[in-house]
Amino acid sequence: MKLYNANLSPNAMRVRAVAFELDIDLEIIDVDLRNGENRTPDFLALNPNGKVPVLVDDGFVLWESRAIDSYLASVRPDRGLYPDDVKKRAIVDQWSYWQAIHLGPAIQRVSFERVMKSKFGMGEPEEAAIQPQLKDIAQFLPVLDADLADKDWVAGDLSIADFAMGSTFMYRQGAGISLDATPYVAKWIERLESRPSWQGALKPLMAMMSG
Ligand SMILES: N[C@@H](CCC(=O)N[C@@H](CS)C(=O)NCC(=O)O)C(=O)O
Repeated sequence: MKLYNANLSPNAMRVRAVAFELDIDLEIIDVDLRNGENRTPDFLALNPNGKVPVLVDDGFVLWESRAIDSYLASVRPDRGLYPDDVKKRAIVDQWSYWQAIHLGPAIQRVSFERVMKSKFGMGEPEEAAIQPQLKDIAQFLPVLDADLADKDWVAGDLSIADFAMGSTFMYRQGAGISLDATPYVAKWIERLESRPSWQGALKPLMAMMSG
């Protein structure tokens, strides 16, 4: 399988980490977003949205990171990252959609303003854009914290929902997003980040950020 990837992308990170977790070998094709490699006719033929990640499995093309993770986990059902039981699966979907629609966009915007802009010389962070997102984060983080109070993983057992959620937190330190008031979230993200799959997927990004 081929993955069109960008190391800085949290959306691509969640796919690389799930592939590592499932021992699925991906041929990584890095797409330079800053040089517009995601806007070439060839790339747009794969994903008309011009976004990474994109998975190509023997001619089958799939975009949207959470859909890719569902596909990968379904290819390896024995690992249980996307359970067969309909109720368990629905809870995995619940948290994955919640991350995609509520918590993820808020943290991503703050990360963009406070981390990406300075990293790539894109100007000063816009406080006016950050403030409403911080309000959303303050509303949603306690919801996740309450969920994690009595379990190790967001849907009970380790699942693709943990990887969907975890990549949202990748830039939390630089973005100044504190987890002090949500200790169960803090413990859960440490648990996830200490997995070899997470560390393996993060390696190319760490090399870029330190360079
Ligand atoms: N909902 C999509 C979002 C993909 C996305 O926004 N990718 C970003 C990188 S994090 C991208 O390719 N941006 C390039 C652009 O929009 O020009 C997913 O989960 O895969």
